[in-house]
Amino acid sequence: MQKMFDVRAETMDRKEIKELQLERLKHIVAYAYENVKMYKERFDKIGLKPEHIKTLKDIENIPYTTKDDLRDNYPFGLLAVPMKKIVRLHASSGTTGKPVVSGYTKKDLDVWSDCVARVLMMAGATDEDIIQVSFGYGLFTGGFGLHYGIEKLGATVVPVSSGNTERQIMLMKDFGATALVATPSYAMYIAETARKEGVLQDLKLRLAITGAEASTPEMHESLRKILGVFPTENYGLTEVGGPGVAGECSEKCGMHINEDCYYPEIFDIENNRAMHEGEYGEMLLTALTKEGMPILRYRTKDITSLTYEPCKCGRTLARMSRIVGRTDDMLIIRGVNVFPSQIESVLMAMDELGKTYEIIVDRVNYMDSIEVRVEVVDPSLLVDYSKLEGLVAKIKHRLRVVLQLDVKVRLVEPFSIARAEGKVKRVKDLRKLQEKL
Ligand code: DLL
Repeated sequence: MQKMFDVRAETMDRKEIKELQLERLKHIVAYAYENVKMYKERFDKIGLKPEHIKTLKDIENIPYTTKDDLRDNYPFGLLAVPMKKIVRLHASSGTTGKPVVSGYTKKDLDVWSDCVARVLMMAGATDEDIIQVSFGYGLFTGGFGLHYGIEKLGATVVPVSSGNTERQIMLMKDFGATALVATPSYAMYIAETARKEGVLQDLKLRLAITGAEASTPEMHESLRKILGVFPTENYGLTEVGGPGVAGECSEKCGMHINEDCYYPEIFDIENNRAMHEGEYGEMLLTALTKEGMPILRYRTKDITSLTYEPCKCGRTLARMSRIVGRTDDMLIIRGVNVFPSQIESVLMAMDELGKTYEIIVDRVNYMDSIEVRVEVVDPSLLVDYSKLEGLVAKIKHRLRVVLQLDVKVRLVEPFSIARAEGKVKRVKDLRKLQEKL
């Protein structure tokens, strides 16, 4: 059995987990109904009373909560306690409109840091690690969320925040960091820069704990090859509190959900149908313990599936699969559904290609087009016409097999595509710009 931060919570049998979830669900539903106007109005409108929740399945009678609900109640309309009891605020800006806000009581912060400490231990961290946090510190939940989880674990936290990559590497080397916390794309940027500077061998890293954005197993494998570390993924979102919802263990077979605090459902929203174990759909999350801002059946837009099979690591917590995409990330190109992660899987598996790419979608003469720009490892290839053509043809072929679609491919110089220091934005959908004009 692997080391765990909270053996009891992480190894309950299914019956015990369900009993605890039901008890907490009943409580949080009544609490939200009594303390948050929006929930009371929603429940009253359909004649639902908290006491109607008698089984876990009854959760399906509760209306979803959406990002628009959070925006409509901006900034503090969904808080269930007076401001005096809120000791921290976080927010996520998203791409449009008002930010989404989350408020925490002291108890919420305590539960949150416990959940993050669990996720860190799942990733293989111990109280002996020196962990560099390269997530931004600020309203984003990543920096502070991981920070307090690391302290809870008893490891040493280096709160370097994001940006200034050369300095990050110097500190990592000088402080002997054994674990790096970052988005996968920023971890890759740090890794490539360390390689360019020739200092990889001076680093003592043994873990890369990544999260906050989508990444593929191929991206993890590339990270492992360059950094020589074991990458694991963790998941969370501002609306339900931040990181600490779920994390991978060293078995790397899905992310363990801290189910005593977060109740997951996978739903086919269009047909209002709960999906079976193993089926993919949108994940809804109910925060079972949050008192600052309770949230019921939040529509994450993240597409994943669940399994309840106990893991080899000894944990019994449900596991969510890697997020294949977001419902609002899915591109529809000439009627074909495309997830950026499908493209990433193809590119990352090719040794000739660098690890940075972008996807440009456009509409010319009413016809959608998609172009992938990707860096090559060896720039001399760009002036060798026959090699270049051969590689482009190979990439196009692989993309067509996966996407059933013709994709334009443009190979570019190493380090010519801008790097992100936080969450990367790989897709430029020019069609959206045209619609706005
Ligand atoms: O990204 C919280 C977080 C911070 C998670 C640090 C993990 C580590 P938001 O900024 O609100 O919160 O963004 C949440 O990011 O709905 C997913 O679409 C995406 N996301 C987060 N973690 C993962 C992951 C934080 N491991 C949104 N894989 C979520 C894929 C992820 N997508």
